[in-house]
Amino acid sequence: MPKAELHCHLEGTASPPLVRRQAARYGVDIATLLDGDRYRWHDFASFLRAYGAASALFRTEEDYAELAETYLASIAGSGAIYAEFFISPDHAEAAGLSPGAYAAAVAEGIRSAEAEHGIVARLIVVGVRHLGVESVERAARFAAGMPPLVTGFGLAGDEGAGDPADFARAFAIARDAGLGLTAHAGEFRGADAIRRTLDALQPSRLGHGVRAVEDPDLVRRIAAVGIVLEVCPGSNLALGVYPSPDAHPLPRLRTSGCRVTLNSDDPPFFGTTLAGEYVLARDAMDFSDADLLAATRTAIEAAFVDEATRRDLL
Ligand code: ES4
Ligand code: ZN
Repeated sequence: MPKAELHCHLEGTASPPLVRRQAARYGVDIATLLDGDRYRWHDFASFLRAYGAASALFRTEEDYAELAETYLASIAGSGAIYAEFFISPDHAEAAGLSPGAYAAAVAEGIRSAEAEHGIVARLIVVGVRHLGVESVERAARFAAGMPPLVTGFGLAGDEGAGDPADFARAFAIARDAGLGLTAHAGEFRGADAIRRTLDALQPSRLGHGVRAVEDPDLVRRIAAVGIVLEVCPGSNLALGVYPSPDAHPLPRLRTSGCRVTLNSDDPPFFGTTLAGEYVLARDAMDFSDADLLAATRTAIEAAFVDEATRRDLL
């Protein structure tokens, strides 16, 4: 089954064994970060702290190139043909690397993975909304400078921080530069937050977006306009957005005509993999093999790539 994903945070792909190796390399005590081979966290705020602590163990261009290549090699091995990563200049700076060096190093990892494993990948620079409007605008200006393989701009972080309209200027900077646009919305907040995100920021895709299901008018709007949902079921289950696969709205969104894709978000943090998301959709969310293939196709159609690359992938 060919697979593709549009929603994965680069530092969120770091496996516990890789994080242990990095901690040993830099002499950092990670007793509070890992419990055996699992990350320790218990809610979204503690997840973000664990994510920040893991990110801080990737410090050099070599570290980031290897992180990207390692992840891409692993998903290519389970059938992935295309992936987009979120990269965060704020996380790189916190680890002591300039955003330009960080993006260039990740792009180098992507090139190696494509040469070795045939997988194609692109980068989406994200602003972290709980770091504030100025920081998100700085991320947008960085993205607008078109670092190598950066084709999109997005909004991540705590969905409760600020109003979507606060980030309109950042999105205008990115849009004017020709970047694709996506925003996390409708994960921890409901339909109203999604509507405000669509109105204020005009992204073509939503990160998660699943809580649109709470408002039938909004589901109709998303289906009619063709907004693509970057659905991350394993993440939603791990973070307790939904208590069980049975309660997850993905089947309802799909059969209501929304364009849906399957994504791993922060896979080892949430005990998932891209292949695992496809298995979960098939075994617990009514996806036939044709539906899984359609999700891959939707991801390629909605990918932030040039048309020649898209045609090659389709
Ligand atoms: C996130 Cl800033 C960040 N990092 C990783 N995963 C996320 N989900 C939402 N914001
Ligand atoms: Zn995410």
